[in-house]
Amino acid sequence: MSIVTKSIVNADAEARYLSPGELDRIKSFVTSGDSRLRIAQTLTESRDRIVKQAGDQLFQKRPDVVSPGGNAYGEEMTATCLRDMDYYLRLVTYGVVAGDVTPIEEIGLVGVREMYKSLGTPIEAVAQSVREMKDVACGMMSADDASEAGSYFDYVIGAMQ
Ligand SMILES: CCC1=C(C)/C(=C/C2=NC(=C\c3[nH]c(/C=C4\NC(=O)[C@H](C)[C@H]4CC)c(C)c3CCC(=O)O)/C(CCC(=O)O)=C2C)NC1=O
Repeated sequence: MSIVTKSIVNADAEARYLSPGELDRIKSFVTSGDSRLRIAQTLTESRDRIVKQAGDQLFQKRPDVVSPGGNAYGEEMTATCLRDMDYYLRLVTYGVVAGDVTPIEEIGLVGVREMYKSLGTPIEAVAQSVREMKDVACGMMSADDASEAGSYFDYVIGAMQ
């Protein structure tokens, strides 16, 4: 839910006008709109490159995951690993557009530890893959956009610590 919808639902539940604080938050959401959309466009257009480069960087730092016995060993498993990275990049674009981490959390982070544990996937390596995507993606942006985008990647990384 965007901050606009959320504020309206909350205010209406109490049959009141939007508070000055709510209006301020909506204002900053609207003001940051251009930059959030620009970031989402960059991430969307460059998704293949971001995932590919970040994947290469991850496998250089964590050769164990793609070595025999590793969770992403073999063509199919490596492809599944890159697919998971693409999932998280997609969720980051949702967060950026919404100006809110809730969609990232609800779709991709609730129960994530248990899920990767049961798959035998080292979650710290998944977190590292998101860190690599952040580096690649932020390198394509202005400093301001990189700082805005970075906070959503950081949110995912933080939830996997
Ligand atoms: C959009 C929300 C969403 C997420 C996040 C998601 C993740 C997800 N990753 C999976 C598997 C997997 N995930 C990985 C990922 C990796 N292994 C590693 O060693 C690397 C560190 C890492 C890549 C960075 C691998 C290799 C598998 C397959 C594991 C297996 O089948 O044994 C599976 C099991 C089912 C399947 O193979 O599709 C799920 C559900 N699915 C979803 O719907």
